[in-house]
Amino acid sequence: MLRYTIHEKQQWRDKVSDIILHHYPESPFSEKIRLILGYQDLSYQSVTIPVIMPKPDLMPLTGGYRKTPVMQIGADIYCDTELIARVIDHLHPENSLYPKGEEASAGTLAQWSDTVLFSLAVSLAFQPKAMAANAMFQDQQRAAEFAADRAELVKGGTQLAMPFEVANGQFLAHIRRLDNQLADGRDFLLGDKPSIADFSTYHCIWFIHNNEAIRDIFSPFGNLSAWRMRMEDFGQGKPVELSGEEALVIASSSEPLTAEKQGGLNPDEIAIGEQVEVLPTDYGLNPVKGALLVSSVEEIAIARTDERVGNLAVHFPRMGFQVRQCD
Ligand SMILES: N[C@@H](CCC(=O)N[C@@H](CS)C(=O)NCC(=O)O)C(=O)O
Repeated sequence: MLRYTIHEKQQWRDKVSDIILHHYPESPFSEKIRLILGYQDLSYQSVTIPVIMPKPDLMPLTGGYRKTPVMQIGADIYCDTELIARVIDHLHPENSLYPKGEEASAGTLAQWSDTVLFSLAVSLAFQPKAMAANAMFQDQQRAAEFAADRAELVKGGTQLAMPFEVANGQFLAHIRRLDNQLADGRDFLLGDKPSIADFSTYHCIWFIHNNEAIRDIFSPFGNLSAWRMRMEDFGQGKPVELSGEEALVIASSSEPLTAEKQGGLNPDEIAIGEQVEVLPTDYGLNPVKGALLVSSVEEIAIARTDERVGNLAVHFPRMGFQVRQCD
């Protein structure tokens, strides 16, 4: 069983925020959240998780959701950066990334970037010359394990399958549009302040720029490069290392802080308390089962109990997820 008690960790925890980020350095979606934490100048507890399955210290928390990153606050677990970003914003509204009057344009650009643009970036990042320059693929066995894991991740899904030759031109078309949009001297995509659209765009650009064999695609686009460096300057916040086991101890010593909520609009027509499963609509289609706890236009949460860590609330964004009744 778990070795630490919450009291042993209390003194140390008092110094950092309650946010625990489960992530790994190479993950673009994690970079999106690290940069938001940097922009908000937040401290957080940082758990490095495996790049491929199995993820034995993460599964007890999520109940099967396997994508990266995941955010934990006590016994509340937040899946998918669409929701993670909104929760951080809700906790720190002074510097909101969701500008009033731009809800649809910021939200749509962010969501399109997190899905379509990311999918194009994946095709570019795994073209032969990019893989030859990537340290992770120098070890044959590791490369084969990674390929098998990602084949499993996308099985039955609807994204991340475009050949490089097709994706390259589409990626280029979008980065040229971005460069043109920034040409009027604005600092960020929607104006003088960064919005969620900047962070969702940034992690896709970061992914490609990280690989020196392919980063010359950005050479013609000076406005975009200046913006990328402006974004990079937000930094990564203040991470404090935590082990996966310690994160489980924190979850098992906490109770979820989420109350039952049925939003005014009820798109699923499923009553709170019913047994449901929640899963993404694009890839990584591992269902998470539990009792419906929150059903609102922006969020779905379920209550579940894990034998190692006890009661948990697992939260998902509405966008990109489906919920269905089960036994
Ligand atoms: N829609 C998800 C996408 C997350 C995603 O695809 N993350 C990648 C890493 S950047 C992933 O999960 N890869 C497989 C893994 O880490 O196991 C989000 O916004 O969080």
